Amino acid sequence: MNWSGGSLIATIAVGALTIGAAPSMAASADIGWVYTADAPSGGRAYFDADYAGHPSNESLIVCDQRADTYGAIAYLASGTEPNAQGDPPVTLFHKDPGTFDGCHALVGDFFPEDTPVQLRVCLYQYPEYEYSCSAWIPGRA
Ligand SMILES: [Ca+2]
Ligand SMILES: [Ca+2]
Repeated sequence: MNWSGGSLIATIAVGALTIGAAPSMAASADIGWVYTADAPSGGRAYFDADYAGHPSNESLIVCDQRADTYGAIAYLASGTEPNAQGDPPVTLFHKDPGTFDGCHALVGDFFPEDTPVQLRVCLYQYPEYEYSCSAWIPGRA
């Protein structure tokens, strides 16, 4: 059944190529929802590139989805040069503490229009330990 596995790999490669070629148009692009890597996800985040009524503003939304000892933290990074840990440089972050009380939004004019940004969401527990981080997902402010 080796031929079957080879076919599957070829299909995935074509899909990845299509995704990589898509975001060539310069325009604002929301990110999300992005979910923490635990299952079911204890946290999620969304980046709204053009806040309703104030398109120069952005909104970073983070939601703790489970009443436990973990909160959710969302990171927004801009720039392309990774730091020593291999992560993009974080510009701002926003937390939702470990209670299931809906989502928390941080709104402001954080970036010029069309700035490339990346969003990641993690669970955290006091003081600052992080768990189940998502991948960095790209968009444009
Ligand atoms: Ca802005
Ligand atoms: Ca929680």
